[in-house]
Amino acid sequence: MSRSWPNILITGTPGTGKTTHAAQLLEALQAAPSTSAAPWQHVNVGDLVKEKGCHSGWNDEWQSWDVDEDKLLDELEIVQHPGAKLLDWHTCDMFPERWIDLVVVLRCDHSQLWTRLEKRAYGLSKIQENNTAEIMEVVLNDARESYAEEIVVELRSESPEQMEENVNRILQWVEAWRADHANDDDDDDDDDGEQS
Ligand code: DAT
Repeated sequence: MSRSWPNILITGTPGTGKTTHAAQLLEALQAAPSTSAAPWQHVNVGDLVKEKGCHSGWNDEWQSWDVDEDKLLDELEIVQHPGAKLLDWHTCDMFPERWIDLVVVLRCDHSQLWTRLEKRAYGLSKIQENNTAEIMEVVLNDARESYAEEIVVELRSESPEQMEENVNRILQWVEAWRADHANDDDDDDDDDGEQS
C-alpha cells in the first residue's frame, strides 16, 4: 500500500503534550518548503469522538466517553489517502496498523504531569489514574504491542526546548519518509482500490 504522505500518531497519557505538539508540528510542516505541499491536518480524536457521536454514552466511573470503535474507525477512514494526518489521542491500539507510519509516544515526569492535570481541574481519582498509567508506561507498552518496533518513538515532553527538538526531529523524519517514498506518487492511482 502506498500513501503520498505519512500518517503520524501522537500518543501518550493525558497531559503529556499531544495536542500542543500536534499544533506546533502542524505549523512546522505547513511552513517547511519540503513538506508544505501536503494537506496536513491535526485530528484530535477525542474531539472527534464527541463531535461525531462515536460513543455509546458518558461513563461516570471513568469520567470519559465509552468509545464506539466501529463508528470511530468509519469516521477516520479519511486518514488513508493521501495521508498527512496528525492523529492526537491517548489510546493507540485501536487503529489498523496499516494506517500509521510513525507512532510518537510522549512521556512526562509524573510529578510534572500531576501539576498539569491539576491545572486542568481533573478530579483526584482521574489525576491518580493517569499518573499511575504514566508511571506504569501503559501507553508506551500498548504502542509497542500494537505496532512494529521500528516505527514507535518515545520522546520526553517536559520543557518547551524538548518540544521544539521533538518537532524538528519529526519534521526530519517526514522528509526522510518522503525521500524513501519518492516513487510512490506514480503508483497512487493503481493502488487506490487496494487501500482499506
Ligand atoms: P495532552 O494533549 O497530551 O493532554 P496538552 O498538549 O494539552 O496535553 O498539554 C498539557 C499541558 O502541558 C499544557 O498546558 C501544555 C503543557 N505542556 C505540554 N508539553 C509541554 C512541554 N514539553 N513543555 C512545557 N509544557 C508542556
